[in-house]
Amino acid sequence: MHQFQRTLVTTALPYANGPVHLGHLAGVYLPADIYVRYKRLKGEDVLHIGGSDEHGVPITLTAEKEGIAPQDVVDRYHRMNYDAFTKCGISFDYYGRTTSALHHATAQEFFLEIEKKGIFTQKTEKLFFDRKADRFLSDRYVTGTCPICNNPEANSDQCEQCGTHLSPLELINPKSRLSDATPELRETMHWYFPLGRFQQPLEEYVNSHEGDWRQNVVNYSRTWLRQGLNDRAITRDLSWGIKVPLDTQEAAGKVLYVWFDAVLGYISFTREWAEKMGERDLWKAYWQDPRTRLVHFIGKDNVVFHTLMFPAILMAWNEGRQSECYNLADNVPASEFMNFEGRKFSKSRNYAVYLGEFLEKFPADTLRYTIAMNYPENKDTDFSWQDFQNRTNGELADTLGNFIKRSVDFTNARFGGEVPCDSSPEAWNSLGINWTDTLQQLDVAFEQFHFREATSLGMEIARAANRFLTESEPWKVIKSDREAAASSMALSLNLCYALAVVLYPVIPETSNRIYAMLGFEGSIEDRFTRGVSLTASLLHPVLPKGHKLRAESEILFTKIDDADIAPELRKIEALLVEAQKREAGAEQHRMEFKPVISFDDFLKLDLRVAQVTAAETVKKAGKLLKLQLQVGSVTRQVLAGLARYYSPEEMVGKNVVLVANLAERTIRDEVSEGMILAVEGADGKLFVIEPDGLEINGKQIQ
Ligand code: B3M
Ligand code: ZN
Repeated sequence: MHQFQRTLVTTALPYANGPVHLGHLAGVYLPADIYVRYKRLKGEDVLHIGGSDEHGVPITLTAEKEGIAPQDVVDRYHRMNYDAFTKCGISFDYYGRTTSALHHATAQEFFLEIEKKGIFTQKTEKLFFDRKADRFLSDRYVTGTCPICNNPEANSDQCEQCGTHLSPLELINPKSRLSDATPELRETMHWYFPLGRFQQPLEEYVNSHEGDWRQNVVNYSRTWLRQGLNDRAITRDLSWGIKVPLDTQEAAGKVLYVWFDAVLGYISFTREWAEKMGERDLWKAYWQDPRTRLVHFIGKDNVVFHTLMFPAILMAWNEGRQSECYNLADNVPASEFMNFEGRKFSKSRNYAVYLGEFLEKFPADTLRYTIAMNYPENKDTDFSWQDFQNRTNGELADTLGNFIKRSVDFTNARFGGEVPCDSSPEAWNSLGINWTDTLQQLDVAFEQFHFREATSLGMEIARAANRFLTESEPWKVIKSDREAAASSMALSLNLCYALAVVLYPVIPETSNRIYAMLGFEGSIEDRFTRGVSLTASLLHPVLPKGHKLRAESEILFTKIDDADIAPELRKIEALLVEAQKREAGAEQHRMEFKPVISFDDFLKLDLRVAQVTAAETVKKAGKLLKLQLQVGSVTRQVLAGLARYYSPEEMVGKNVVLVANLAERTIRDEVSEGMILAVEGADGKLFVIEPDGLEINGKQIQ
């Protein structure tokens, strides 16, 4: 294990193509902020770098839809998202933009370095071209019917309905998003990054983090590694993006692929931060000093870009160099997803709560707390308004807020606003929790990204404190035993301080308000010095006898009435009704029968009973099973979109119905010679039709 001297934290760069929602906050930005603030509390050197991803096809599509320039789109959402993050207390040291000049220069520098080393390959390929629009159609500019599930609106890179990763050439009836025209295929040359060249060092890299990385992160990476890493095109025929920095005919009209440039944004933004600090080279310590710990906070859908592709780009840069080598990430705490009222957030269906809008109605800390308690660390979680209301009222207002206010008010009223006596470390024992253990658990939880556990531990302390104050009844005891009441208050006030500290990473604004009520100036962060853990700083009572509180207390949390969340619940109901309507529409669509065919047409179908003799999943097509079928004495290979519903093992031995005379198709370089019949259940699950009896293999169905 390294002894790290500083930490660089990066958060995924959201596309400046729409407002960030609570799902983004839960998976990436809040956990990163909690971690960064915890590190600052320990007086550690930590830097939080984020920013907007301002290139890519989603942005140009939005611009075209709205009839404005891509620059206008990114200007709008960059500002909107940065403001929302600021309002939420996400404390970036720097929040950059990938449209900046320095970022363009950095990405081009990487391209040229790797080009100079001869690592890239170039390939000429046929890609879709829209003749009307006179443009190549990259990525999402092409739609069409999914070859796996027949969804008529599949994107050319992925079908949203069945989740299969596609390539444009696999779409049935491809259409241009620009003109609705059927695109034609034209040859074009592109630069490819040969990921396979780094297969072995990447395997070693991932293996070396087994155990300290989350299991899902290791698993996603290994799935890719096992399939063998392929060349990835890193240029596109687009006008919006970072120009390929070569003065050649081939490079004209080409830009870097958005993922190639976006990950490098972490580096350019650190450079921009250093310039802003007035120390141009300061960024190097964060990227090139091996004593720096690099941590990427991301969502699970971005894992391989951060555990394989970005490291491979850095390896390509580092190759053959003695100095100015980049560090690879020490950890990539990728989150699962937080759903919203039981359903997935979806920008396209407008099923989301946007961060900026939320914060117009409710304070940031109530949101931060609720989300921290639902942090999707290793499974998907859910945000509900009811849970938000319960936690705000029951945990934040009634427990934490109530305890702090009672402690401060009573001290002000009866002890002249001063800590009445010294509290002893033994006093913690009257809380009914093991103080030392709790603090140690807190340190470990924050350090190892278990933010839900850390937040719960903080709330447990608040509960114990509240209980202690209620049970020791200083307002009664003071009449007969002033000293006993004084020592209860000394402990309570020290607990107020401890709570402000341990909850600071989660609810920083509230913590600083508590800190001010306790008579301190500035931010809690300012109090801490390097190398002092929570455990060490809170083991002994901090507030001495005579320490003066601020004269007035304040109410920390306003309770949320049913009426406050009623409009939100109504909104969700409306969205659900809409979703049901859509589903009903789909049902109706299903009940609309196709045009009548003649009996002779039907007789053209050759349906056979076949037996599955072997089955396996298909490389890079997670939804497909490759089946070997025995039809009498003939063997057939069929690709079926069943992997989500059946394991290969389950399929082997089944009797199925095969459409035996369907024209051959090639998907993912594999031939499919026919189709097997299945029916769709209510929830979209597919059931293979299985004729009974083992003796009928090869029989024709009449
Ligand atoms: N903008 C994709 C996303 O927002 C992408 C992340 C870039 S991180 C370098 O999910
Ligand atoms: Zn599909």
